[in-house]
Amino acid sequence: MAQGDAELEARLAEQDEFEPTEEFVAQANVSDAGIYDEFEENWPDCWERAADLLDWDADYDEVLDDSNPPFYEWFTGGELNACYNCVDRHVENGDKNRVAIKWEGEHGETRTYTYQDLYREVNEFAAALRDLGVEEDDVVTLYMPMVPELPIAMLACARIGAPHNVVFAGFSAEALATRMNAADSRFLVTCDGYYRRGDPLDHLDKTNEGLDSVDHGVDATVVVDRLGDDGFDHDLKGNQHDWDDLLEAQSGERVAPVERDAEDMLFLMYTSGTTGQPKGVKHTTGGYLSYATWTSHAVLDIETEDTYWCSADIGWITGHSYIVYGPLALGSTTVMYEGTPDFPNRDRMWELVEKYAVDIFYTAPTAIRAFMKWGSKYPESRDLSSLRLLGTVGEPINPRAWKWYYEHIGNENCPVVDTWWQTETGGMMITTLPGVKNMKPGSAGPPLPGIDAQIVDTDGDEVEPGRAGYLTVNKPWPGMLRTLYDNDERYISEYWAEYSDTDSDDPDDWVYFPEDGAKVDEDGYITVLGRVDDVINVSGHRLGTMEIESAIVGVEGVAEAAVVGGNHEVKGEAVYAYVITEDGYEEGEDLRARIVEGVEDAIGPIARPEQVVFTPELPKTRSGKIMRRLLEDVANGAELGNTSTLRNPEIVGEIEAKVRAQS
Ligand code: 6R9
Repeated sequence: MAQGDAELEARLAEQDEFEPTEEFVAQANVSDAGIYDEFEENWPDCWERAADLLDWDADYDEVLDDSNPPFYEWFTGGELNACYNCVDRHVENGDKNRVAIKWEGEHGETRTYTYQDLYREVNEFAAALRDLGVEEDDVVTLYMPMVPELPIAMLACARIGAPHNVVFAGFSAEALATRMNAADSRFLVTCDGYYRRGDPLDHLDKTNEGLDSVDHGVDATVVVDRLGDDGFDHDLKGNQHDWDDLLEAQSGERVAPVERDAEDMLFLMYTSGTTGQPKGVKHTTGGYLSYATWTSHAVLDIETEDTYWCSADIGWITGHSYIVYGPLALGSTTVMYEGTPDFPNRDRMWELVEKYAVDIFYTAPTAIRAFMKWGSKYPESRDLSSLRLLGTVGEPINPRAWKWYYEHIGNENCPVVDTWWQTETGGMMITTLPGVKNMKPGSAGPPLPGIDAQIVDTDGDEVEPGRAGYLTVNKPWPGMLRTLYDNDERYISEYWAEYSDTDSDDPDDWVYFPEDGAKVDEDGYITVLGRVDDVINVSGHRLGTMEIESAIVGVEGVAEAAVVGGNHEVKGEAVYAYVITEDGYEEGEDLRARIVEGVEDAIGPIARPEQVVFTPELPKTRSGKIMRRLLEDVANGAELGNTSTLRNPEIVGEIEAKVRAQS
């Protein structure tokens, strides 16, 4: 490292508060500090400001209907179409030749869709879906990697009022079937395959295996031909259709966007929870779209002229809100990249920032930690001067990684927004408004205007600044989930029961609990500490430990398993599996390999255990509960917590010795 760099690093290491540059503030979409008070005084009508970013077919009667908490309704009586807002209106406003999607394949192929191109393909695919029998309110599952057909299919669904249910392409066949079964989904759009680190992957084979486990009939499957000549040898079955053939048959077709009630479902998204069964989070047309658009405008500072890149996968909520809906509703150019950050080279991301002159870049701490590990020579070899704003999401970011990002990617010119939110919240909740607030590395920031968040103790009383407690949200917001699909009871028990008076119909008695721990400082800046339930966060992906445990217990030879998250330098957390073998089975490499395979089959490679530790017993309390916290301490090489309440305290030392020997 050069002398100048060392000085800079030392200065940054000491600094714990950063101001946005005057230049940034002068051009920011939101730069008036009065917005916080304005939203508070005007609540809930303040949210009209979000709704005003959209075009409505029918005006809403009421901003918020809170007569039946926690089943809140937003912009009631209003009608709109999400596809119209993301596509048609830009074409009508004279922006038909503006680029909507810039897609880059792993191998460097590119595709560019103007808003007119998007309009054409979305219409044709909407017509094709109709022809296949998709009706309003039918759930269409999209099991697709990062190809442009994914957002096109999402928008086509939105156009005809058919909620989409996107399943991350890296999930297994079994995970696909679980989600299609749970959502009663009879239609599927998928892909023949895609590239990963240079090799084609057979996605259709996995799809077909999943379809075999769908309990109800599947009416139609559409298959995108991504691999062309590299494709695998598959014959499409009777109810499977080729995407290109369908579009060709619908060439020139137009489908009028369906007027959807503001509260009509726009999509379902399954996410991990405490139990083994994933939760079908329901988002609506008016509230969700207003919120995704508003936060894209106020936090990401997206303007129509911008080239904006969020490096998430559309298979997660971040991609829904901040690759597809927010940026397209605002009429900007959204970049989609198919591949991984280190293929073919470790400067791939910066090559793309340079190539497309990206203005705004949004990624995850796990990626930043990897970039940091690879070294600053990669970003330094590229021209990143187009960047104006940086963002992160998905897990806590440590100050060192934040500062590296700020210095080496942002050149100390770009505000960094550390955005806390969840699948369930639909959009960002806690972060700085970059044109208004200073940034404090390691802290997401204050709640956004109109968001009422508090840190409380187990009794629900506010804790003092500096003390760790539980994050709660005390008022509803437009982007919130409305329920869990087909399971109002679980919606209440998962998110509200902890801190609400569930017998009350007074909205003031209802408190949303996101299941994160947090603390707040004197200025109201919130540091989110991580999940307090049995969910772990691996590379920004939410995984339920129960889901992984049940996959492991399903492996022949396994009697019992406990899964925890152990600290990991790049992934944030990694999966540690503690396994008891069944009598007559031997622990060892063969069983370990079958356990890893079992997890990959049940969930996908993202859930693959980093360590499998065989043990004769698990540490249990006298009432028989596995003490996961101790297993976490063991995984982290931390000092062990209290073992006195254990039935079998001696086992912990034994497990500890094994983990040390393995790592
Ligand atoms: C958008 C998304 C949600 C969980 C959430 C929390 C963690 C997300 C964070 C963060 C600290 C941040 N999380 N952003 N923790 N700082 N800026 O990630 O949704 O996949 O549902 O995960 O991720 O634990 O509860 P989702």
